[in-house]
Amino acid sequence: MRWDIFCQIVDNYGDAGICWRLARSLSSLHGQEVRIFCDDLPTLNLLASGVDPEIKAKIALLPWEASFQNARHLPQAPDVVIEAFGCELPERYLAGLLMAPKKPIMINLEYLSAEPWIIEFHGKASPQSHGIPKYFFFPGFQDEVGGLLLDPIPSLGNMSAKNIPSILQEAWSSLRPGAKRISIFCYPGAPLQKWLEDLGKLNQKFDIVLTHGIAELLNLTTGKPISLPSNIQLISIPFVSQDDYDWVLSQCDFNIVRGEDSFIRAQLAGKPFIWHIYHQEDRAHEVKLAAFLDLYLEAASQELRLATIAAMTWAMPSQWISHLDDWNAHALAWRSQLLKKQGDGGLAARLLHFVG
Ligand code: TRH
Repeated sequence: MRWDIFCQIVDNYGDAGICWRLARSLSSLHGQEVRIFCDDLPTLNLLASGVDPEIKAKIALLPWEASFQNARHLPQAPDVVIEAFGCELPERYLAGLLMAPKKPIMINLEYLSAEPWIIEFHGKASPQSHGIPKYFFFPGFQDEVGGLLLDPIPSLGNMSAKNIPSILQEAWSSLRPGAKRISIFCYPGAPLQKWLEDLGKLNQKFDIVLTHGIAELLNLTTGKPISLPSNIQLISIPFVSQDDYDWVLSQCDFNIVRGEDSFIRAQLAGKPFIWHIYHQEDRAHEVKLAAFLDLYLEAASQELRLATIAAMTWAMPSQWISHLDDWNAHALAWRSQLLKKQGDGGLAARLLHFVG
């Protein structure tokens, strides 16, 4: 089938990150023909740049405007149109769809949530005045919803410690043997300085990998950088491709992640993590985080549950770090459980089944 994915980048990288991961899954795992129309092509290209060129060559990454002429004529007419995160289709593309010889199915790909209410809304029709059938599709953890994007599944091959991406060679050469490695990719507003100072009081070495933009949050690029004890080493890395960032997550002992794509990748890496969830005005993020923790900690001991909730709500590391070994075992078990529950192929496979 031919799939058109529409991606409008509201802010950050998550919209492009999800659309790219979905496109590569549909193309490389399921042999589908995929085009992404995006209003910020450079960002999308940057994320996609690390992938095997053979995979990338099969997916068309196109500017938003390229869709205007495209829907009307065979063979370009799509079978499935995805509006990622409810973005509105360009009018000229929609007009083309209405004139096309076959009508596609439209999917409103929603935000990921662990909240139980999505079970009821997943797959529901969203009737449109233009008459093209459209449905809501909710990614999530439960069996009854749209699943998770798994591709590429971290395996020993592509995530081996020896496969250091060239862009990370220099940073990786400064890592210290025996130091615990923590990567940080969070939003402004996290109490990072206090958090690192608290880590500095512990009798342990920590190498902290700061992803693109985090050094600025810590004022490291101004004349007044924070000073930390020598057991803490800060290492800044540039913005890397999505594949390379997946690798970073797999090579750290602990990750601070955000949004929804890095959040899932941290879980698939099988490592403990803090989810710095995207803040919403109405505090809906607190409900979302609690719903996830309910699922994530269902099988955890009371001690681990309290430690993890403390960490996820930014309690200082000295308050929970003694539970790291237990958390590590839990993270591995959770990863296995996720892969088992998504054994049907996860989001891409469920989407194919839904439209097929
Ligand atoms: O960038 P984000 O904060 O995206 C967010 C979320 O999607 C949020 O739900 C949404 O409402 C908002 O955008 C608009 O975090 P996320 O989802 O983790 O996406 C980051 C993507 O960037 C992910 O695919 C990983 C990728 N990435 C790289 O490719 N290279 C890098 O160096 C880093 C740090 C990230």
